[in-house]
Amino acid sequence: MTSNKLLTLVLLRQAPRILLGMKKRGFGVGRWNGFGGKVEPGETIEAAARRELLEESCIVCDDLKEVGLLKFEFLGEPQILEVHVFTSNNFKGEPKETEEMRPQWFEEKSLPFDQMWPDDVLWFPLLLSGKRFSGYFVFEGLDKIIKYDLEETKNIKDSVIS
Ligand code: 6OG
Repeated sequence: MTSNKLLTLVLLRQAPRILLGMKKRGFGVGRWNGFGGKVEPGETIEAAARRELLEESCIVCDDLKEVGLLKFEFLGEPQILEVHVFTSNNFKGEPKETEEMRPQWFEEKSLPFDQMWPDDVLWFPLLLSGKRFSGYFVFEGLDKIIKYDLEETKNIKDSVIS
């Protein structure tokens, strides 16, 4: 039996820059990523995305747009991670370092993909060009993708990727 674990991921954009954070602890430690985490029981996915962004970067954003749905299977692990990806270019505050993340603005043209999750180099081009997308990735360990599907979607909820 597999079950899905709901997670959020927020990428803030201020063209031509994008905000990433260096994950200082926990899952994905040592990698640059957007801001996010687990959806709590009774919380909407968007509310969780806002809360995690605030907790991890001290930025308030009421204008999130859901652009992607990514599912990750790790061989041998029963849970599928279901990551809901949001973007915004409308937010308040300056990013601050927290216990979880060290934020830094990057030029969109020179993202540190060698220090990011290996799936990111595949779907970031879609996000950066304003597309919506769905993906399913199978990992062996934490560094190797052995199989994936990725598609542009009109409506994330209509995704054919299960
Ligand atoms: P916590 O467990 O720290 O939240 N996440 C991923 N992000 C990318 N770009 N690629 C992946 O490939 C990911 N798997 C998980 C979702 C974990 C955070 O990491 C994201 C959450 O924002 C496997 O609460």
